[in-house]
Amino acid sequence: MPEIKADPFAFPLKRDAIALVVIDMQRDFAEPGGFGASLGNDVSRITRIVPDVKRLIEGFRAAGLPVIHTMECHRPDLSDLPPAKRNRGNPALKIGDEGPMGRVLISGEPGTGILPELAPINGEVVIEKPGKGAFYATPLGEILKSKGIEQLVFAGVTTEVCVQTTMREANDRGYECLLAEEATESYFPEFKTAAISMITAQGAIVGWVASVDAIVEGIAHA
Ligand code: C5J
Repeated sequence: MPEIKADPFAFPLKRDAIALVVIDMQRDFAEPGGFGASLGNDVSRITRIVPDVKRLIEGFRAAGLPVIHTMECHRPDLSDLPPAKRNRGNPALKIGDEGPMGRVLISGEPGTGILPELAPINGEVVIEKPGKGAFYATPLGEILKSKGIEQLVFAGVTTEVCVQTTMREANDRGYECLLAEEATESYFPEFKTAAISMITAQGAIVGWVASVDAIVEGIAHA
């Protein structure tokens, strides 16, 4: 079986059953004036990974493998937004409020969209998710099953929130999970480091981590 060089040990690649999941590379988390910035975060940390995320997406497209994108967002009537989520964060700009890029984290609003450099192309699945995990209240599980997917590569933001939550959901559902190290980021560098340690500890208890180069080479040559 082909392998991808990874930590804590080589990732056993199933070339015909692997997909890329790009988590929440949305303007609201990456641009000044968006939700992430309104919470006091340095969003330049997020924009810095865009070239690496792009390289990974292009590697999957070139290999003819599925690319799935997620967006954290809610319905315009807020019916899928629990008050406990709406009331946390910055009281000056809550989810659903009108901000500089439209209503914050609402489906269809400009700020909710995926960064143009990483935009999905025709045929790629886009999952709108109301939670941190991409399996909760979405059709992701059924879609993966219908495509025969058994392994997932993860990129996107933020490492310790939506990426790690989705990896844990996937791990519990039986998927082998591989995190692309330079294609994920946190607003807090120490949280990214800690999340990677938590994921890979105890013999890949949640999953593996590998470089973008190792992943792209692995899928190209398998
Ligand atoms: C957050 C996310 N951090 N995509 N969302 O609220 O990680």
